[in-house]
Amino acid sequence: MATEEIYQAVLAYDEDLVVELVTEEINAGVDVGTILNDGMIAALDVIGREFSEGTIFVPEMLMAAEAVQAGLAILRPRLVDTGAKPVGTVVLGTVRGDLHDIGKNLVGMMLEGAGFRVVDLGIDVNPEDFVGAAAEHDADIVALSGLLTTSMPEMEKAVAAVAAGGGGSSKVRTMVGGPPINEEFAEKIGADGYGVDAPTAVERARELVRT
Ligand code: B1M
Repeated sequence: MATEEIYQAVLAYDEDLVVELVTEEINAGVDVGTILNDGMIAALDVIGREFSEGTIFVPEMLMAAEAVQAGLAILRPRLVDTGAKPVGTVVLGTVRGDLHDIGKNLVGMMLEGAGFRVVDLGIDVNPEDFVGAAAEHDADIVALSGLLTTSMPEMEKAVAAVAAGGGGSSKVRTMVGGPPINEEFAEKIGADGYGVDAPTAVERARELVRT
């Protein structure tokens, strides 16, 4: 089964094979969520465990991430295709000090697929840059991603900066997510929403623009 082969190809850091297999699966009509979750993300979870156990190191983790990014680029048109008029604008980024972007990119693609205009500021984003971009793009939501435990205080600073109304955009809401984040932390730092995964992030974003 090719999804299992995609999983193995990520574990083998074989970017070309991932691209080939993802293309094959798409052409065969396999569900995008299956390719993503059972193929690529499941493999990254193994990579994370191997890194924690010390059996692989940063270069291997990076190669696996690059293979997944290449596969995601093929899935992108399927995730973002929408003829709908924008339902809101989201400024998105990974917080200062954090270079992880696969989950953020996925959240961005799914938000676009749900009809949001997404302004992606990338990785390692300063609180003031979130504030500036929210004002510049008249954003409804500032969405913050973070994967490291050390990202949590940075997230708190960014949420506080946006809530302080810097840039004059007092209607801007904040949404947070990433593995170290949970509902309780989101509430504690005063974020307006939390998403455990990309589909939940889309649900929360829809709720935030409705309220
Ligand atoms: Co890093 N890394 N990494 N890493 N890395 C983790 C996160 C880690 C858990 C691995 C481990 O130890 N087991 C660990 C963090 C430990 C901790 O702090 N608790 C870790 C570490 C320690 C590090 C370094 C410090 C390693 C070092 O240098 N010694 C270093 C830090 C660099 C930095 O950021 N300053 C580092 C570097 C890297 C690479 C650059 C090599 C690479 C990232 C490449 C890239 O992103 N372009 C990398 C990778 C690939 C990982 C793992 C293996 C995979 C992350 C990933 O992409 N997952 C990761 C272990 C793991 O997660 N299993 C690990 C798939 C992605 C789809 O999931 O991002 O969780 P995720 O996103 C999900 C949800 O969280 C949610 O939706 C997404 C989709 O459903 N979500 C949101 C995310 N953002 C959201 C925002 C929302 C809502 C939902 O609303 C706004």
